[in-house]
Amino acid sequence: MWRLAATLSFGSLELALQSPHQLIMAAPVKSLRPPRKNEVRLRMSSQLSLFEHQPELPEGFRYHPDVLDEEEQHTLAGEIKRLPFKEFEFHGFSGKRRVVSFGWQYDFNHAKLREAHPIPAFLLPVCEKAAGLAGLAKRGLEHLLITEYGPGAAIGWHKDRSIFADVIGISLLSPCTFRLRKKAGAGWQRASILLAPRSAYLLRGTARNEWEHSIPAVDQLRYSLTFRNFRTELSP
Ligand SMILES: O=C(O)CCC(=O)C(=O)O
Repeated sequence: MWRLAATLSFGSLELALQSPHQLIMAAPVKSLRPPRKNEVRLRMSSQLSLFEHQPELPEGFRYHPDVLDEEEQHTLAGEIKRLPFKEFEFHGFSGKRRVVSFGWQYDFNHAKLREAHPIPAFLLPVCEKAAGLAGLAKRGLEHLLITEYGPGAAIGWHKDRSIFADVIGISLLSPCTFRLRKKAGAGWQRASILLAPRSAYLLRGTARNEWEHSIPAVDQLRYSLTFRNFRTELSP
Protein backbone atom coordinates (compact mmCIF):
# COMPACT_ATOMS: atom_id res chain seq x y z
CA MET A 1 0.00 0.00 0.00
CA TRP A 2 1.22 3.50 -0.58
CA ARG A 3 -0.17 6.83 0.47
CA LEU A 4 -0.20 10.25 -1.05
CA ALA A 5 -0.61 13.03 1.49
CA ALA A 6 -1.82 16.31 0.06
CA THR A 7 -2.58 19.53 1.88
CA LEU A 8 -4.79 21.97 0.08
CA SER A 9 -5.25 25.68 0.65
CA PHE A 10 -8.61 25.31 2.35
CA GLY A 11 -7.34 23.09 5.08
CA SER A 12 -5.54 19.89 5.79
CA LEU A 13 -6.81 16.93 3.85
CA GLU A 14 -5.18 13.51 3.77
CA LEU A 15 -5.75 11.49 0.61
CA ALA A 16 -4.92 7.82 0.84
CA LEU A 17 -4.37 6.04 -2.45
CA GLN A 18 -3.98 2.28 -2.40
CA SER A 19 -1.61 0.22 -4.49
CA PRO A 20 -0.28 -3.32 -4.19
CA HIS A 21 3.10 -2.01 -3.01
CA GLN A 22 4.16 -2.11 0.61
CA LEU A 23 4.67 1.24 2.32
CA ILE A 24 7.91 1.83 4.20
CA MET A 25 8.34 5.36 5.47
CA ALA A 26 11.63 6.80 4.30
CA ALA A 27 11.77 9.14 7.30
CA PRO A 28 9.50 9.97 10.21
CA VAL A 29 6.99 12.46 8.94
CA LYS A 30 6.76 14.10 12.37
CA SER A 31 10.27 15.48 11.79
CA LEU A 32 8.98 17.60 8.90
CA ARG A 33 7.45 21.02 9.06
CA PRO A 34 3.71 21.14 8.30
CA PRO A 35 2.95 21.18 4.55
CA ARG A 36 2.51 24.64 3.05
CA LYS A 37 -0.37 25.96 1.07
CA ASN A 38 -0.69 24.06 -2.24
CA GLU A 39 2.09 21.67 -1.30
CA VAL A 40 1.84 18.07 -2.32
CA ARG A 41 4.06 15.84 -0.25
CA LEU A 42 4.85 12.30 -1.29
CA ARG A 43 5.81 9.77 1.32
CA MET A 44 8.02 7.35 -0.43
CA SER A 45 8.43 3.63 -0.04
CA SER A 46 11.99 2.48 -0.28
CA GLN A 47 10.61 -0.49 -2.19
CA LEU A 48 8.45 1.52 -4.54
CA SER A 49 9.93 2.79 -7.75
CA LEU A 50 7.89 5.74 -8.92
CA PHE A 51 9.74 5.79 -12.21
CA GLU A 52 6.53 5.22 -14.13
CA HIS A 53 4.10 6.86 -11.74
CA GLN A 54 5.08 10.18 -10.26
CA PRO A 55 1.90 12.12 -10.84
CA GLU A 56 2.39 14.96 -8.37
CA LEU A 57 6.02 15.79 -8.98
CA PRO A 58 7.08 18.10 -11.81
CA GLU A 59 7.66 16.66 -15.24
CA GLY A 60 11.28 15.59 -15.54
CA PHE A 61 11.71 14.57 -11.88
CA ARG A 62 12.47 10.88 -11.40
CA TYR A 63 13.07 9.05 -8.13
CA HIS A 64 14.91 5.73 -7.90
CA PRO A 65 15.06 4.03 -4.48
CA ASP A 66 17.74 1.49 -3.57
CA VAL A 67 20.24 2.24 -6.31
CA LEU A 68 23.02 1.19 -3.91
CA ASP A 69 23.00 -1.65 -1.41
CA GLU A 70 23.97 -1.20 2.26
CA GLU A 71 27.48 -2.47 1.69
CA GLU A 72 28.11 -0.14 -1.26
CA GLN A 73 26.85 2.76 0.82
CA HIS A 74 29.08 1.82 3.75
CA THR A 75 32.18 1.51 1.55
CA LEU A 76 31.47 4.77 -0.30
CA ALA A 77 30.80 6.73 2.88
CA GLY A 78 34.04 5.40 4.40
CA GLU A 79 36.05 6.70 1.43
CA ILE A 80 34.08 9.92 1.05
CA LYS A 81 34.66 11.03 4.63
CA ARG A 82 38.40 11.20 3.86
CA LEU A 83 37.98 13.60 0.92
CA PRO A 84 39.27 17.18 1.25
CA PHE A 85 35.95 18.91 1.94
CA LYS A 86 35.83 22.70 2.20
CA GLU A 87 33.04 24.92 3.46
CA PHE A 88 30.77 25.93 0.60
CA GLU A 89 31.45 29.55 -0.36
CA PHE A 90 29.04 31.84 -2.14
CA HIS A 91 30.13 35.40 -2.87
CA GLY A 92 32.33 35.51 0.20
CA PHE A 93 29.82 33.82 2.52
CA SER A 94 30.43 30.28 3.63
CA GLY A 95 27.60 27.83 4.27
CA LYS A 96 27.24 25.15 6.89
CA ARG A 97 27.66 22.43 4.34
CA ARG A 98 31.02 21.30 3.01
CA VAL A 99 31.77 20.37 -0.57
CA VAL A 100 34.36 18.85 -2.86
CA SER A 101 34.17 18.82 -6.67
CA PHE A 102 35.64 16.53 -9.31
CA GLY A 103 35.97 16.85 -13.06
CA TRP A 104 34.88 20.47 -13.04
CA GLN A 105 34.21 22.90 -10.27
CA TYR A 106 31.83 25.85 -10.41
CA ASP A 107 33.41 28.77 -8.58
CA PHE A 108 30.47 30.80 -7.24
CA ASN A 109 32.72 33.62 -6.04
CA HIS A 110 33.91 34.31 -9.59
CA ALA A 111 30.98 32.78 -11.51
CA LYS A 112 33.46 30.62 -13.39
CA LEU A 113 33.94 26.98 -14.22
CA ARG A 114 37.36 25.57 -13.36
CA GLU A 115 38.90 22.22 -14.08
CA ALA A 116 39.12 20.03 -10.97
CA HIS A 117 40.80 16.72 -10.14
CA PRO A 118 39.37 13.80 -12.14
CA ILE A 119 36.62 11.74 -10.54
CA PRO A 120 38.48 9.26 -8.25
CA ALA A 121 38.49 5.61 -9.31
CA PHE A 122 36.42 4.50 -6.30
CA LEU A 123 33.58 6.76 -7.49
CA LEU A 124 33.57 5.64 -11.13
CA PRO A 125 31.14 2.71 -10.64
CA VAL A 126 28.57 5.01 -8.98
CA CYS A 127 29.20 7.61 -11.68
CA GLU A 128 28.40 5.01 -14.34
CA LYS A 129 25.33 3.96 -12.40
CA ALA A 130 24.12 7.57 -12.28
CA ALA A 131 24.72 7.95 -16.02
CA GLY A 132 22.76 4.73 -16.65
CA LEU A 133 19.79 6.00 -14.61
CA ALA A 134 19.71 9.11 -16.78
CA GLY A 135 20.11 7.14 -20.02
CA LEU A 136 23.51 8.73 -20.67
CA ALA A 137 26.72 7.15 -21.93
CA LYS A 138 28.88 5.50 -19.22
CA ARG A 139 31.26 8.43 -19.05
CA GLY A 140 28.59 11.01 -19.86
CA LEU A 141 28.78 12.77 -16.48
CA GLU A 142 31.85 14.96 -16.34
CA HIS A 143 31.20 16.79 -13.10
CA LEU A 144 30.61 15.53 -9.58
CA LEU A 145 29.92 17.65 -6.52
CA ILE A 146 29.95 15.83 -3.20
CA THR A 147 28.23 17.66 -0.37
CA GLU A 148 28.51 16.87 3.32
CA TYR A 149 25.49 18.01 5.32
CA GLY A 150 26.26 17.82 9.01
CA PRO A 151 23.30 18.10 11.43
CA GLY A 152 21.68 21.51 10.86
CA ALA A 153 23.10 22.01 7.35
CA ALA A 154 20.71 22.87 4.51
CA ILE A 155 20.69 24.16 0.96
CA GLY A 156 18.52 27.12 0.02
CA TRP A 157 16.23 27.63 -2.93
CA HIS A 158 18.05 27.60 -6.25
CA LYS A 159 18.17 26.31 -9.79
CA ASP A 160 21.42 24.74 -10.90
CA ARG A 161 23.66 26.84 -13.17
CA SER A 162 22.44 26.93 -16.75
CA ILE A 163 25.78 25.67 -18.06
CA PHE A 164 24.73 22.25 -16.74
CA ALA A 165 22.08 20.05 -18.31
CA ASP A 166 20.83 17.06 -16.29
CA VAL A 167 21.31 16.72 -12.56
CA ILE A 168 21.46 13.32 -10.88
CA GLY A 169 21.65 13.22 -7.08
CA ILE A 170 22.47 10.18 -4.95
CA SER A 171 21.85 10.29 -1.20
CA LEU A 172 23.95 8.52 1.42
CA LEU A 173 23.48 7.76 5.14
CA SER A 174 20.32 9.65 6.09
CA PRO A 175 17.07 10.88 4.56
CA CYS A 176 16.16 14.44 3.71
CA THR A 177 13.22 16.35 2.35
CA PHE A 178 13.72 17.52 -1.23
CA ARG A 179 11.48 20.52 -1.83
CA LEU A 180 10.50 21.94 -5.21
CA ARG A 181 8.74 25.19 -5.99
CA LYS A 182 7.71 27.16 -9.04
CA LYS A 183 6.21 30.63 -9.26
CA ALA A 184 2.43 30.48 -9.74
CA GLY A 185 0.83 33.92 -9.92
CA ALA A 186 1.53 35.74 -6.67
CA GLY A 187 2.41 32.49 -4.87
CA TRP A 188 4.27 29.26 -5.41
CA GLN A 189 3.34 25.85 -6.62
CA ARG A 190 5.13 23.43 -4.29
CA ALA A 191 5.99 19.76 -4.05
CA SER A 192 8.29 17.75 -1.85
CA ILE A 193 9.58 14.24 -1.58
CA LEU A 194 11.51 12.31 1.06
CA LEU A 195 14.81 11.12 -0.37
CA ALA A 196 15.84 7.89 1.28
CA PRO A 197 19.49 7.05 1.79
CA ARG A 198 20.82 4.99 -1.17
CA SER A 199 18.27 6.54 -3.52
CA ALA A 200 18.80 8.68 -6.61
CA TYR A 201 16.83 11.42 -8.28
CA LEU A 202 17.04 12.93 -11.72
CA LEU A 203 16.22 16.55 -12.52
CA ARG A 204 15.60 17.15 -16.18
CA GLY A 205 13.15 19.12 -18.34
CA THR A 206 10.60 21.22 -16.47
CA ALA A 207 11.75 20.04 -13.03
CA ARG A 208 15.28 21.08 -13.88
CA ASN A 209 14.63 24.31 -15.77
CA GLU A 210 11.47 25.81 -14.32
CA TRP A 211 11.38 24.64 -10.71
CA GLU A 212 13.71 25.62 -7.89
CA HIS A 213 14.74 23.09 -5.27
CA SER A 214 16.05 23.18 -1.71
CA ILE A 215 16.72 20.90 1.26
CA PRO A 216 15.88 22.06 4.79
CA ALA A 217 18.33 21.42 7.62
CA VAL A 218 19.03 17.74 8.10
CA ASP A 219 19.05 16.01 11.50
CA GLN A 220 21.92 13.65 10.82
CA LEU A 221 24.98 13.46 8.62
CA ARG A 222 24.07 13.09 4.95
CA TYR A 223 26.31 12.99 1.91
CA SER A 224 24.99 13.75 -1.54
CA LEU A 225 26.66 12.97 -4.81
CA THR A 226 25.46 15.43 -7.44
CA PHE A 227 26.41 14.49 -10.98
CA ARG A 228 25.88 16.92 -13.84
CA ASN A 229 26.60 17.00 -17.54
CA PHE A 230 26.96 20.10 -19.69
CA ARG A 231 24.53 21.56 -22.16
CA THR A 232 26.10 20.70 -25.49
CA GLU A 233 26.32 24.30 -26.67
CA LEU A 234 27.84 25.46 -23.34
CA SER A 235 30.27 22.58 -22.86
CA PRO A 236 33.70 23.83 -21.66
O1 LIG B 1 22.06 17.46 -1.73
C1 LIG B 1 21.39 17.37 -2.73
O2 LIG B 1 20.89 16.30 -3.12
C2 LIG B 1 21.08 18.63 -3.54
C3 LIG B 1 22.30 19.37 -3.95
C4 LIG B 1 21.99 20.60 -4.77
O3 LIG B 1 20.87 20.94 -4.99
C5 LIG B 1 23.10 21.42 -5.27
O4 LIG B 1 24.26 21.21 -4.88
O5 LIG B 1 22.84 22.29 -6.13
